[in-house]
Amino acid sequence: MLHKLAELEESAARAIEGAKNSKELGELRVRYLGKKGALTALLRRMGELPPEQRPRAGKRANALRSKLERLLEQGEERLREAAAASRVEEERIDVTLPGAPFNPGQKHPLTLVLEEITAIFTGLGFQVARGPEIESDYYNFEALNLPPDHPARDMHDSFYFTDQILLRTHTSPVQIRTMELKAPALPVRIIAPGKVYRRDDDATHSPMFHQVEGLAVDRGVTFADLKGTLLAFVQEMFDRGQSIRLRPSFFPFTEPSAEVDIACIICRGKGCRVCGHSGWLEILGCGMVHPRVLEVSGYDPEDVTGFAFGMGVERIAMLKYGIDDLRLLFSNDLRFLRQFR
Ligand code: 2NL
Repeated sequence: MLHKLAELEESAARAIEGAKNSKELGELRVRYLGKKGALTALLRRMGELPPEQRPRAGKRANALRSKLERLLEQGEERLREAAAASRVEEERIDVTLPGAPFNPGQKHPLTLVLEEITAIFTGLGFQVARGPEIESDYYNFEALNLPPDHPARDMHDSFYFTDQILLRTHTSPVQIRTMELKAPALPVRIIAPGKVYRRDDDATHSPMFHQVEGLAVDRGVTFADLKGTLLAFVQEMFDRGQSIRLRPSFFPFTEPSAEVDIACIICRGKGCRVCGHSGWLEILGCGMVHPRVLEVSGYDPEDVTGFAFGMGVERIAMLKYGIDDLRLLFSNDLRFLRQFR
């Protein structure tokens, strides 16, 4: 009997050792420990032994049962570990492989230029002010000294919701609102970037475009401060050695007023097709804030002065990047847009 038990132990241990999966282990459990299994069969034949040998054989058989239970459990554990190890191997990441290329996109050229203009003026001490794109007649026209018969106030030149509410035609209303809130505190140094709307649509005009206006109000602000500020802006935006030229002009909200030109960046002043053979390119309008505009905004024109300017972002972008058709900026053609970083 003891000999048979030893044989059983050896063959069972070898079989369990060689099991390749959980199902095989289950079958071995039935074969050795089940009701009709090998160990059970041996136990049944215990009665055939002489009585004095039975206790020893019984002990041995019970020990073998425990041992096989333990081996089966260890077999399950061995299979679980092997499965986990092969999963780790399968999912191993090779960090030396080249990354999959992806396109993060890039900023629109107008965004690039708008951000650059903003950075230059904040560097000069201006703060960014914002306001609504839907405005009242008062903030868009009346407070800016635009007379009732001014062409911009015509239904055909601006987008009206009612006869008193319209899409802003410039960002000046933002500056009126800022002065109103701040007066009589000094100084005011702000730029107002944003979208503006006019009823134009052709090769050089879009019904929506972008403007940056600037405003500085304080005691003793002069035309020389205006010219110095604009020269500093132009030299940072275009070229260190860039020169500017001011020509007399007219705006209802400034007096005196001027148009600012830069020496043509294509021909450097020699005269070419882009500058109409004049050697100069117009880039913005400016002037000293009209006393009536200061007054309606809460400042005393006898006490303070101010300068203001306004520029079209599309025009600056076209000059800076040499873009010859405004519509390229709005047609969302990636072959065009991808060129700007
Ligand atoms: C242009 C000319 C200009 C202003 C805008 C302004 C604003 C206030 C008071 C006075 Cl609150 N002036 N803005 C002044 C002169 C010119 O814009 O050609 N823009 C595209």
